[in-house]
Amino acid sequence: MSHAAAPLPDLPSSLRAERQDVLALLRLARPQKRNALDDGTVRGIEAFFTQLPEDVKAVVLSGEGEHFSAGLDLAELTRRDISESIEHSRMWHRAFEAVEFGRVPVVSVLHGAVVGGGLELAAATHVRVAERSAYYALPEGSRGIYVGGGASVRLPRLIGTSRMMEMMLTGRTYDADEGHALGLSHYVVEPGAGLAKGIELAQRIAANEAHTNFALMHVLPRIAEQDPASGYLMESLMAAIASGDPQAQKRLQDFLAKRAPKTLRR
Ligand code: 1HE
Repeated sequence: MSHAAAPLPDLPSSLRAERQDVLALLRLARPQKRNALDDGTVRGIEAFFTQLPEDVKAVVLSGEGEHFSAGLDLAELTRRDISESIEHSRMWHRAFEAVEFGRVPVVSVLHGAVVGGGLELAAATHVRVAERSAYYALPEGSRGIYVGGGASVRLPRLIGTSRMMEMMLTGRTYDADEGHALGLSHYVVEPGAGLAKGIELAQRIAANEAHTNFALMHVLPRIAEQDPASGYLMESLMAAIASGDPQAQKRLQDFLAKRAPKTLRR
């Protein structure tokens, strides 16, 4: 298929990527360091998401080895002064912003440690599938540091300020089922089943109209931050744009002509 041929951006050796039809699969590939995120990896993530070929419709992000990610590369942290640390955190923000507000939805597949910066990366993705081995923590508190990859903004929206505060104060971990109940993941699957589930979901997402995915990634989060009156107005505008699209009209006609699947419980 010709659209499977568009090349993916060049990446550091700590990241591996491949095409699978309209999907791109990105893997953290530094298992000897538990996929700790060093500067090269974080820059590589930004490059990957800002230079995705046009024909990629969704991304699946996973980690090699026993853990999704042990977070920030602590060895690099010891070498920075205050201004360099600010710049470093801003670099993480740019990279994870490229994930969350990039061109296509991202499904992450989580297993083992999803901690510190690893959890911050996962929180920037749109759909999270956790294998039963996954566990979540913010060990920054016990390391004498603070989060710097966007957790202060993204995690309170997922689990609440109080829970994030308590996670950091006490260094507690949440297991896969607890994390699921809190909203850290959308699915829990058996060990080894995460990638297949992630790919299945990404294929479904890739089959949506582009304007639907755009609205969900870029419009919905902004509406959620707005005052209700502006939000309702923005919703009406987006709804009109979406339903006026010829592809949407065709999908509606297909349903009315009984050519489209029903919305059944599954
Ligand atoms: C690392 C890192 C790392 C492992 N930076 N090198 N994150 C943490 O506080 C979590 C730190 N990591 C761990 O608690 C454990 O490594 C794990 C529970 C994830 C895995 O344990 P295990 O027994 O499988 O591996 P290990 O023996 O601890 O580590 C294997 C190697 O990876 C070892 O290096 P080696 O050269 O001695 O073989 C470890 O040093 C290395 N390694 N994790 C650097 N994180 C933007 S702000 C975000 C702030 C944060 O993310 S803070 C949270 C940091």
